[in-house]
Amino acid sequence: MKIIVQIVGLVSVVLLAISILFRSAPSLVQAQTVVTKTVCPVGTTGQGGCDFIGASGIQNAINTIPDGTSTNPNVILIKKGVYTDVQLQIGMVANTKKSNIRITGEDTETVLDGGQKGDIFYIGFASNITITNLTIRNAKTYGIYVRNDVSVSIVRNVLSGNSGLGIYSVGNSQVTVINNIFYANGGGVNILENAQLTVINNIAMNNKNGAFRASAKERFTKLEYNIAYGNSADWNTGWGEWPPVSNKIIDPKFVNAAAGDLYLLVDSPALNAGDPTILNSDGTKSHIGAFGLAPGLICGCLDGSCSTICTLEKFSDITYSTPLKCALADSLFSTPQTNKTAWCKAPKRTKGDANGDGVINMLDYFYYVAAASGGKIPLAVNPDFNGDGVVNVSDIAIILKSLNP
Ligand SMILES: [Ca+2]
Ligand SMILES: [Ca+2]
Repeated sequence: MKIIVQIVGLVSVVLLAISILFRSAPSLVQAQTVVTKTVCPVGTTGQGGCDFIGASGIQNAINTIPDGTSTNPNVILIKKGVYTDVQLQIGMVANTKKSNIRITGEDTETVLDGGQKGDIFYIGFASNITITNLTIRNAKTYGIYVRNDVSVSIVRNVLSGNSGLGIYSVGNSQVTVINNIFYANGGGVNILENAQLTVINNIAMNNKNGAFRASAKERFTKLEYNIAYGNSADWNTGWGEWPPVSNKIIDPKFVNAAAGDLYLLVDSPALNAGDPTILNSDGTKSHIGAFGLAPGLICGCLDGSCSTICTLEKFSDITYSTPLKCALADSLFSTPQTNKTAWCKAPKRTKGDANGDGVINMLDYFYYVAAASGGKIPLAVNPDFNGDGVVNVSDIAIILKSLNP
């Protein structure tokens, strides 16, 4: 009898647990529902499954989208294409404040062009707004103008050709600026009054009036891992040790910035050089700027070094030059060297394959001896196995290791 009571008790506890689970399930699902409004460019056939069309459609999406939650913001997805004469307003007055909204383009191929008429984004009152994956260009004043009581994250955008600044803020806002590129604006970022600014992993190049600036040092919550280059005045001066040492003035080595190609060349100092707590989508340490290595690059010799995408086999207990060089003195050859890219494409070169035929044998050793003793070697041959740019005793250990495993 006692056992039956216990079983009945246990069953009722289980039933209670199940009923609680089922009762709570609908509210859990509700909390995760994200409202998405899609905007497509002018010229989209019919409505094309989009909620709104064109620049005015982006404003309609902003006006009508409900607030999301802090963990699940609602989304305005602006499909790729060029939107002209864009002047957007978010939360003009306090009682139209917008919260928890993510405004995203498609891989910066969504272009919001201001036509030199005003600000592209004017944000008056808003909290937890994210602006991402957009190209924001040709504002008469500011690409993004942040006013009074705003928290906004501006992540992975290209801001270019804006006559005022890329980003300008007054009032007491929180502005987070991560992985953007500011190119050829009146200036990059400037913050006045009491706004607080976090600026990480951005590149500012060829801006007329400053890269990353504020009215006081205290305005910066964080200024780390940014690159400035070719701007008239990069940072504030007179603040003592400023900027923090992770910020650099150096050519970021875009493929062709003037033509709008802001991918990075293989020897870019921005590759995997960003904040180590931020990761790229492939899990590697973050790049600085909005893009990684230019797609379609092939293994080759650039500026005297093999590109990082060349695959060279290495011994784990040998110290190789980093980067691996693909340049040797012309005096080693009877005519100037022309085969540097081929040297980078010989995977076993770093194990002693001097002539790049895929095998390591006495002929490779002979080429090493010839070069090391001042003789001439054929153009296809490179006995610099450790990649430091010279042929000497440090290379012999590598080929002997292959010949006498
Ligand atoms: Ca060989
Ligand atoms: Ca060497």
